[in-house]
Amino acid sequence: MYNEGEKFPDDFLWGGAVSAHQVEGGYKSGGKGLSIADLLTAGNQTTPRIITKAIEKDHYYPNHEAIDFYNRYKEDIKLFKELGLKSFRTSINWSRIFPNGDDASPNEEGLAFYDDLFDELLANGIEPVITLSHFEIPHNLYVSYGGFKNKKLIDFFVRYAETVMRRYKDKVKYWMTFNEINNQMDNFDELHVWTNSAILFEEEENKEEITIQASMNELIASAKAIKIGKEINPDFQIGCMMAYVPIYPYSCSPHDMLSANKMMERRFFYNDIHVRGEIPSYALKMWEKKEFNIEYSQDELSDLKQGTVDYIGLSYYMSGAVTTLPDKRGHSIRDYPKAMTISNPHLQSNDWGWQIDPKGLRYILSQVYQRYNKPLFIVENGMGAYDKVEKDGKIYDDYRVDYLEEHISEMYQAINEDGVELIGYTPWGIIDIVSFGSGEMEKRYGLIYVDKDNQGNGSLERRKKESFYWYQTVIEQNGLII
Ligand code: P53
Repeated sequence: MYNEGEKFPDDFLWGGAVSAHQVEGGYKSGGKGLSIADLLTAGNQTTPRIITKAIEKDHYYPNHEAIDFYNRYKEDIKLFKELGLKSFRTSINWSRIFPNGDDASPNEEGLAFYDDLFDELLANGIEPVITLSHFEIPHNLYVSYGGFKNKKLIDFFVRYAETVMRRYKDKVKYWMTFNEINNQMDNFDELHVWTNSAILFEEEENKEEITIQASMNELIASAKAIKIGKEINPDFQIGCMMAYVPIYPYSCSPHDMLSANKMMERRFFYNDIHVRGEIPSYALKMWEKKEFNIEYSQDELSDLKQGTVDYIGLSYYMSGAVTTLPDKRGHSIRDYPKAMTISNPHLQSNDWGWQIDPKGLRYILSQVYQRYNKPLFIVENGMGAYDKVEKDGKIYDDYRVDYLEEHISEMYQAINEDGVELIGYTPWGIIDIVSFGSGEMEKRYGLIYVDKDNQGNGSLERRKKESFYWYQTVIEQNGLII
């Protein structure tokens, strides 16, 4: 820990983060179309969420109402102000603006909603930080075009991005294009490819090849949007958004080291293109060896070069490990012969098996900063946990305070020991929201409690947790002083 006088940068963006589909609800309100998140059922720790082709009566879809932020944002922003937030990250729900994705003109009611939301934030001294695509692709773009594997989606995204960047050019300065764009590359599992790219694989498709094509289309769409955004307002700060789960070699075997490197390439691939505007050589080599036919034109390559990011937004929750040692058991992966992901015996997991690793945050901040030399913005970090409301009505979430405190402390080290340029920190799920992975309400991240359970029962009443008061002090002091 550190001493009085050693603080964070004066303009550090202490904040909180959510996404539209995880808080808003109002899934049919104000002319909104269906988004891919509206087709996701509720799951839990052991039951995965299901993607249904249409909305079915006997399923519960937790995002349809979520925490009703659509109707309650004014009251919630009052709490954010009391908490002292200087920034608030959310997304624009694409399906409010272009209900079918391919509409000839945008939906005015959807645009007006975000005008009001941003005005309310600004009036309370809170800087909006806005993601353009956070798992809210209009469902029709899946039904009619097959999602981002189709190049037509590039134009639909760019039109949407241009529409909102023009509309909010004097209200929003910080933008990000695609949330956790790299998550789909880990396992090509249905949930991640669906939420990132609106694709359900056909039998005969090579999952890896299709995911790479969709990813390339998104990277091109991102670059084009950045280029247009900078023309609309040169003061815009437009970033990418990466999920960073650093992978450690389990042992000091050179094979473990190389396999960890190979797994990190999956993550860096996206960031390399976002920052350098070029396809990295390891990717070109891999496509060649696997005989993947990834389509992109010369014009698109020049778009990539011209639409690089101003900063790197990232989420950080956990680290992972990989080994080639024959006596270890784990899940085998495809990047390096006989490499297997394995749990790290030095770390504890939360109830969902996420391996908590505050030091890993310092490690990855420094790795990413040294690789790219761009400002970093931690736009997600937090502790999913079951909370208990005590008889006195209070929620004593000291485990969450411990988690956040340890991560903030590592951020501090990254800035002051390693020379990392960090512009802000927006803990995830600042108010309880619908979990993305499991669709649960009871996997809670918030510093503000919302009275609602996994089945959708509850008054939706908001309540400050103990962590609320703790974070209020952190922001007031511009850091941890103990
Ligand atoms: P939930 C994996 C690894 C790191 C972050 O997740 C991830 C994922 C997705 O499985 O997702 C982000 O709600 C995502 C948020 C999400 C948050 O992490 O499953 O950007 O939408 O809510 C936490 O606990």
